[in-house]
Amino acid sequence: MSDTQTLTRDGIDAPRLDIDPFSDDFLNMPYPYHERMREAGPVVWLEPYQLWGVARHEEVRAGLNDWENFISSAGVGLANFRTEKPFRPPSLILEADPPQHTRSRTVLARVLSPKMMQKVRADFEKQANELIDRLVEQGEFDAIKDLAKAYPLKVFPDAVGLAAEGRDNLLLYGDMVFNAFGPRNHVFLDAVGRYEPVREWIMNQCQRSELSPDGFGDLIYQAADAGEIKHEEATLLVRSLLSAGVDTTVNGIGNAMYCLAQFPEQYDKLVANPTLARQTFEEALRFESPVQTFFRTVNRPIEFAGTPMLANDKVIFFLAAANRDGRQWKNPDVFDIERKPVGHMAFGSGIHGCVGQAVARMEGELIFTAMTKRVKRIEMLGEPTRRLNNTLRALESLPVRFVPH
Ligand code: HEM
Ligand code: OVM
Repeated sequence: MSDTQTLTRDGIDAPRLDIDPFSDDFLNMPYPYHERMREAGPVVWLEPYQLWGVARHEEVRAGLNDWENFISSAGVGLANFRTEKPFRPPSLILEADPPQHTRSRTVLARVLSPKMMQKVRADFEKQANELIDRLVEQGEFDAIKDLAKAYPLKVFPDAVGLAAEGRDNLLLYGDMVFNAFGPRNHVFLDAVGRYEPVREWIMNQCQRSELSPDGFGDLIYQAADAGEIKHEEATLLVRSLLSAGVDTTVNGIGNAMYCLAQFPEQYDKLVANPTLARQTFEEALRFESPVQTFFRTVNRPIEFAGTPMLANDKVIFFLAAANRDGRQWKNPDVFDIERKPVGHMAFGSGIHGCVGQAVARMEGELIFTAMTKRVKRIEMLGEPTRRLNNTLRALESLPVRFVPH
């Protein structure tokens, strides 16, 4: 099949592409495929899964902002919850529409508000400085295991109020949840093998009795005490924090480390001006978006970007492709920490736009600020390796050396 055939399954005129966004090749190197999809048109028909693909910035933003036509309650992965069994009870925020979404969102937005960030910031800062000190001492280490995983796995569960034991389960769970948005391919099946004990552990951690007083988790239960949500809903909203709060920032920080290690002149600029730490993290989110895709389900017959769509059609939005769309960005394939990447899609957009983004940005800002104070140069000691995931852009290892000032 060529990229020029244009009749989709209902005789609709749209570019048809034989691209599998969940093949190993795509997951390893998505950017050339993103380019093909963007160039083919504002909406493409992806033959292998019989669904719509949207890869340009303008249409990704527009689609994500149209929550009435592109709903989330039928799942934000490949599966349509109206016809297929969800792999776990659906999230009350991610996989919900108004009015349920609004109730959940109000609670989580308060728990993860700027005011709460002020309360936990000093601890996040202290942990960042201590970790960087240890790594400078160590010299050579794995920037994924010893930094990108170690930092979020300490500060975030502390803030949620989890016990110290078993926190590695959060990574296994995140891996599973983000794989489950994709098809039941070998990447997913590899993760499923490890899943059952992790699921049990996670659901147990979501109980109020397991959460320390006044952490993010307990605050969700306080909203239930106040009658805003039911206590069973609080349990599932704590699960949302544990699902979305760790693997995302791990890969955000890991991918940013990879950018800085690959482009030392950019790290030099950061060292010369440490106030760029937050913007550097933001640019890394644009350039190597940790969450590559989210889906929606069409709610009623519509026309989108000139393409007629039917109720129950699935649409995959390529956040990472929008973030390198030359229609939106100058030199999109250049990692430039002096760029202000406002309007990037790495946190999504609209009513479902990441409710935890203040936490993510704070972690990024603090870890890279701490680094600039102690580390003159980041040297790569070997080729990084990838961990394939149906949704996340993730490294498995990144061997580096810190050269101190
Ligand atoms: C939503 C990405 C960190 C919790 C989202 C969405 C994206 C995203 C793209 C939109 C989903 C959609 O439109 O369907 C990221 C990235 C992160 C990050 C790239 C790190 C760099 C976090 C953290 C938390 C969190 C730290 C928790 C503290 C959530 C939740 C939602 C969400 C609960 C659902 C919001 C809703 O549906 O209204 N995130 N996230 N995320 N994120 Fe994040
Ligand atoms: C949730 C959830 C799970 C995965 C991702 C996410 C990026 C949210 O359970 O609410 O947002």
